[in-house]
Amino acid sequence: MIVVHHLNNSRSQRVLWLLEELNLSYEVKRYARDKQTMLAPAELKAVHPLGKSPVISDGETTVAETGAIVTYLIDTYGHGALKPAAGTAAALRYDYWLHYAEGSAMPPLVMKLIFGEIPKSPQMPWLIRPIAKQIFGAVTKSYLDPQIATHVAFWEAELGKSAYFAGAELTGADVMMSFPVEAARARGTLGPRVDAWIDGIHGRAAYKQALSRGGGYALMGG
Ligand SMILES: N[C@@H](CCC(=O)N[C@@H](CS)C(=O)NCC(=O)O)C(=O)O
Repeated sequence: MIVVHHLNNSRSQRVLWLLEELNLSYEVKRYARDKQTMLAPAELKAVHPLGKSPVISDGETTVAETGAIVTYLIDTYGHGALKPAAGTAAALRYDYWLHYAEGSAMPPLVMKLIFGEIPKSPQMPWLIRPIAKQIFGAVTKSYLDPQIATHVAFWEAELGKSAYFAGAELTGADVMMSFPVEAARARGTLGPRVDAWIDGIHGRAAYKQALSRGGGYALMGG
């Protein structure tokens, strides 16, 4: 039995979605973020030393890192589904998006979230809070927002080439991209094609079923 170590409002939601698309049976072990720090509970470190979610266990096998989990599940259980044929141009695009989602798209989105939270942190002395707000706000505006806008425009252009990120069909690339797109929409606006793409995903039966298995998800962004 596959067990998903699932943290609320997190990247592991897309693993539940993938499992539903693959029509696999799985168990969800839920972990709750600390309400103040938003970090995962220490018990997740017993599953994987980094204590991050998602992690899955499948018998004796433990897989962490969403991209590796997506590859493992599709290659082990997909029987060719959700993945372009090897050696095609679409397969290269598939690999690209699988790496890009966490390697390039997520860093500025996470930094924006953290920079917004630092000035509000209880550890921040109230006297310097307005100054911290100004500094982090200025970095966000001058550096992070333009970076994010470049990514968002790139997604819009790519979805002008095909209905899904790696071609005409839904693949693991779309599963990976769902989280950065949801995070970007929660922090700003997207282009019309990306909006339509994510709305289409949110309308899928497998996505809805994954939401009910995960027990709520606040990142859907609209
Ligand atoms: N690149 C990793 C990121 C894992 C990650 O940072 N997960 C977040 C949830 S979205 C987490 O566990 N945060 C809680 C913590 O850092 O304690 C992946 O895609 O699996």
